[in-house]
Amino acid sequence: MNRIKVELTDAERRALDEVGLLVLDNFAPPEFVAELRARIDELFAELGDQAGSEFKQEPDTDRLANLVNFGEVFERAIAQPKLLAAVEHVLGSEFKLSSLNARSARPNTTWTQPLHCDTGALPDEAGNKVCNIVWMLDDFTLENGPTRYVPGTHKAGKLPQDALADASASHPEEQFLTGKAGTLAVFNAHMWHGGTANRTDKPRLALHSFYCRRDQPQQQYQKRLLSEQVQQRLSEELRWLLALDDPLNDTLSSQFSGRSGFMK
Ligand SMILES: O=C(O)CCC(=O)C(=O)O
Repeated sequence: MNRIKVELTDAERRALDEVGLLVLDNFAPPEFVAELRARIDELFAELGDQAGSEFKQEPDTDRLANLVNFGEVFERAIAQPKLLAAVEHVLGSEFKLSSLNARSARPNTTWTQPLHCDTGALPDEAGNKVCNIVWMLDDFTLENGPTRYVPGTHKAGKLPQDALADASASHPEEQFLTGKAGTLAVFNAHMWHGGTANRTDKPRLALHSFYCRRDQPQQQYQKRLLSEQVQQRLSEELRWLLALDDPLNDTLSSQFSGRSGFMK
């Protein structure tokens, strides 16, 4: 697939290889953050109890799923050339979108996600299978439920629930992802990570653009979830990214989509 290609710097590549995480400060300009937030707020209001029902419910958390179906602003978000370059560095050139979700940690809550690898996947002989991008749509602070992560664990070859006595407990090497709204964190989603408790009186909102290798099932089977109307207007690049014309994806995702790293 032809697309605009952007190079990562050596330092960016090293961050992804060694830590498993690349932080892009102020990547999304304030107008883009505002546009994403406005559409997400509208959807939470419109969808009510149905919000996120295409995927799974999580305690003390508001979620939206299947966002490519809900506005052109999300089509722009998933196809940013710099982000695709970072994803390609982690997964190789044969990747696709796995899902696009919003996640808001509710105020004054104690829920902490267990450390997990997304979709419970481990790398195999062909390399990494999953790569996630957390878009901070609010400032992430130490108090409002920043994502925690354990640097270097994308190379552990083990899932945290198998390696740790309690994957929900704090980990001696964990670090917290903080930054201003508009900052993005691209991470090798085999790195152990998870959301933390929001101890403030305001929600904390993130967008998760999640990608996987093309020989893996999508977390949300896009061809089944996107309306006809949306599918018809998509460019060739977006159709490739969403694997809409890909028989292998049809086989894999029609049977095996829906996996979470920690939710049943
Ligand atoms: O929103 C976050 O802080 C991270 C959430 C996460 O890792 C997940 O939902 O799988």
